[in-house]
Amino acid sequence: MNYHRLIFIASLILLVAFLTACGGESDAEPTSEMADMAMDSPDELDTSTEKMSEAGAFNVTVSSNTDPVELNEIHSWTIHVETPDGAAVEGAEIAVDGGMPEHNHGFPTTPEVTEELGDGDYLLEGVKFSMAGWWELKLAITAGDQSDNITFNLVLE
Ligand SMILES: [Cu+2]
Repeated sequence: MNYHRLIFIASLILLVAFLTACGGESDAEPTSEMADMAMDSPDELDTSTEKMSEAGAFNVTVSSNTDPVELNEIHSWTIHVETPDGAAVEGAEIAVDGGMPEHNHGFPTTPEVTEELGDGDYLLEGVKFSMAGWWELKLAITAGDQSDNITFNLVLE
């Protein structure tokens, strides 16, 4: 019994399974079964980049500092946070999460807010999209005694 060979073959099988699970959807039409499993199909997603956070605490705008966004390039975004009546929110803590909901994977990097730019602007660095398709950018924002969450949908070609 050659254990090294067994491990090598097992690794290959896992790799092929992973690539099939993750990459298979991008170039194939989704089957009806897959469409039923997804909560939203990308066709009906709200892809606006300015919207109110879930509990209405903040009006948030996100914009890539690279236009167009290139796949597999690490780049930065600017997050703008206002109160609902349009006052810039200073001193916010913003935690970042997200990924591809249809593929059950997160960002390939760890995007982080690294700098407060003033006037309610925050620099989000280390963003990388490794695949075309539907990504979620999830922000958990705390400022003063207010905490709220918001999810942006991004569909990359
Ligand atoms: Cu993916």
